[in-house]
Amino acid sequence: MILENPESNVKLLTPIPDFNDSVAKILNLLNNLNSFLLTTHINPDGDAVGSCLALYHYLRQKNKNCSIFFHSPIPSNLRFLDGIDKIKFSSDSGLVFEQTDAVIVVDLNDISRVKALRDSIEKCNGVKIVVDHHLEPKDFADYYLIDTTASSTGEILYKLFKEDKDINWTAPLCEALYVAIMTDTGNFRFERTDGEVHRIVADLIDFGVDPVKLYNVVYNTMPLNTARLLGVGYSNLESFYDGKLVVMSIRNRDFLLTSTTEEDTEGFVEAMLSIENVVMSILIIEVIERNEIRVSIRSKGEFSARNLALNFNGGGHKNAAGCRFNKMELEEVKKMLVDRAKNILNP
Ligand SMILES: [Mn+2]
Repeated sequence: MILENPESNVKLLTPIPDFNDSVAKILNLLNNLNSFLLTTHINPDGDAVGSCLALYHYLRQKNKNCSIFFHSPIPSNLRFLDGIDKIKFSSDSGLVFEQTDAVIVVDLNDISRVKALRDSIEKCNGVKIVVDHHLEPKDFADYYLIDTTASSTGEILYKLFKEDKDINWTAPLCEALYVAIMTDTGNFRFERTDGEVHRIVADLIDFGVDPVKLYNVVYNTMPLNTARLLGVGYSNLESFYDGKLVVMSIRNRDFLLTSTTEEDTEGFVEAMLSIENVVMSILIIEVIERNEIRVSIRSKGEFSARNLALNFNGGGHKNAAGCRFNKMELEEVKKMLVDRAKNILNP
C-alpha cells in the first residue's frame, strides 16, 4: 500500500503573510518574550540544525531561556557546530513544553513532520512560530516568517537578524547560518543560489566565517564504510530513457554488508546527478525496521522531482523531493517510479 499522507486534510496557509511585516512581528516576539523552544523536522539536515543553532545563539545573546528539541539524530558531520550539546531529543524524559512562551519550528511547514513532538507542541500554551522556505506551507501556527523563494531557512534568519541593529554577529551564530545556507544550496550550486545568497555569505565571511574550514568539516568527511555502501549502490545503478534517469537501490543486505545504516545514504541521490546526461536521480532504500521503502528524488532544471513524488503522496521542492511506501517490495516501487517518471522526462 502507498503510505497515506496523514496531513492531506490540513489546510494550506493562504495568503502567506508579507515577509517584511513578518520580520518586524517576529523580531518583536523574539525580543519581548522570555522562553523559547526550538525544533525542526525529522532527519534534520544542515539547514535544520544550522537554523536552530543560529536562533539559539541569537536568543542567548538576548539572555532568553532557550531549549532545542529534535526527534532524530544529528548527522555526524554537523556535530562540530557550537551549541550542538544543548540539543535534547524527544526520547529524553521531562519535556516541559507548556511552560514556554513560544515554540519556533524551523525549516518545515507541516506539523506532521515534527512526529513525536507534535502532541506536546499542540498542547503548549506558547505562541507558535514557523520560519521556513518550503512550498505550500500549512496553516497550524500563530506567526509565520516564510519566503518560499529563499534558498534556505538560514537565509531567512540572516535577513531577520539583519533588521536587529543590536545584534552581535558572533562566530557561533555566523557559522551556524553559513552551514545552513551552504548545505541547502548544495555548496552554492542549486537553483535558488542567486546574487543575494552570495552577498549574504560574503557578509558572513567578512564577519569571520572560514569557508574552507566549514566546507572541509561538512563535506570531506565520508566514512570508509559509507564510501563502500556508495560503491555497492553505484554497482547496481540502473539507467533509463537514454540515460536521463538513473536509479540506485540500497537494500537491507547492503547495509549489513557494509555495517552502515539509513543515515549513511545522505548525499547519494545528489551524487548521481554528476553522471553524464542524467537529469533525474532516484534513490530507493529498503528500511526493514519500518517495513518501508524510502525514496529520494533529485532533478535538474525544469524536470520536476516534486511532480514525480506527488504521484505517490510525497512532496518537496521542484528539484528535491521524496516519498515513502509501506509494505511494498523494492522492485515493485522501482517499477512504479520509473513508469511515472516517463511523462516527466518526456523521452
Ligand atoms: Mn531548508
